[in-house]
Amino acid sequence: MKLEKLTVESIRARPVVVTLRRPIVNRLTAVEDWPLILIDLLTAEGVTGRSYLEPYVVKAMRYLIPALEDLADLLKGRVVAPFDLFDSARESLRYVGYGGQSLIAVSGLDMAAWDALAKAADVPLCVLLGGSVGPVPAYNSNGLWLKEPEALAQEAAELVTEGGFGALKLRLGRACSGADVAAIEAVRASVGEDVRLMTDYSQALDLAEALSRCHAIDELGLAWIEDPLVYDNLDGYARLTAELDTPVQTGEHFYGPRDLHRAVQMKASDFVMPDFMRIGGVTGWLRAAAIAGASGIPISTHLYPEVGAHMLRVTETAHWLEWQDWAEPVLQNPFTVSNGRLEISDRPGIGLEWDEDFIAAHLAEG
Ligand code: SMN
Ligand code: MG
Repeated sequence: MKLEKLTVESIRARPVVVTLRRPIVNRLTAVEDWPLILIDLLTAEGVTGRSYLEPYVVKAMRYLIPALEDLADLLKGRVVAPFDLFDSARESLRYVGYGGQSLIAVSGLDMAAWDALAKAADVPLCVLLGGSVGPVPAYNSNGLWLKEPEALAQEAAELVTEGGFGALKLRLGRACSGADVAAIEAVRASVGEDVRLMTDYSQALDLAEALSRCHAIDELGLAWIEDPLVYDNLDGYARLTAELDTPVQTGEHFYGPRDLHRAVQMKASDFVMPDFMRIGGVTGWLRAAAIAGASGIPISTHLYPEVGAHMLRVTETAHWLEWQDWAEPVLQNPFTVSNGRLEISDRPGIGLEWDEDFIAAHLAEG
């Protein structure tokens, strides 16, 4: 088999808004309308690479889409060699700054470029990267937002049965510690001791509060305590990690592999969980995963379960896949979960094909 040489032609980036079945309610935000930028990277040879971005805020699509189009203009005619495209795209924005919106746009382009390459090779992305297709252990992160204990108990039972899950994520950060403990106890009573419980404070606490509130839940056998502090307070994270028995988890706000490297050097957490739109797509993940692997730190995904499943198949210290079904409405062939594992199909690339009827009905203003 000869790998076809692809060249960048243009990009089509479309803004879509989906309504979440279980709206996000945490200490930072309340979101029912979930924005998705659907990216088609068109090549002169006719292969289309696909990816999406989910930038949390609907209006953020208005400035990310022009950025994606500018990057495609810059790269028009270039060979689809994702590492080269990644570096050129990122360098073109150096004076704007490597992080923030710049890296989100570069990440979207990068994931589409890898998808195109795997499609040209006619293999799933994980196979192109030297891995194999197989099931990926996942926890269900579709719900358990800041709700009352009775509602949580019922939802937890539903979330377990939605895909035979053995692990769920519960959001914390209620007005007082006792209310969080009551939420944990309600979920435990509903699903039993065998289901693992990840918890996420969504950056709700300052260090003093975090010290007392995390100690108060430290004996409850939680799988991890995620983001108790604002994401860039690495000194605070290091203090908590040193003090707590329960593993501390962070990383959804790492902008590029060097943020992960700095956090690892500072012993800021026991586990890391980069987000694909911030770590730098597939290229950024590969670089970050190498650092986590060399450091012996378990690495989980944040959002983007479709591409995340492929990446965990080629990650040395692969930990948990965060399962959210939020992109499902735009997909022709949603990924399936059974026995708490996400199944990667043997379709070429990442496996994203758009449901054009749904998209036509849900296009937002670009
Ligand atoms: C989260 C993800 C997406 C939107 C809001 C909150 C959360 C998580 O931090 O880790 O799933
Ligand atoms: Mg989180």
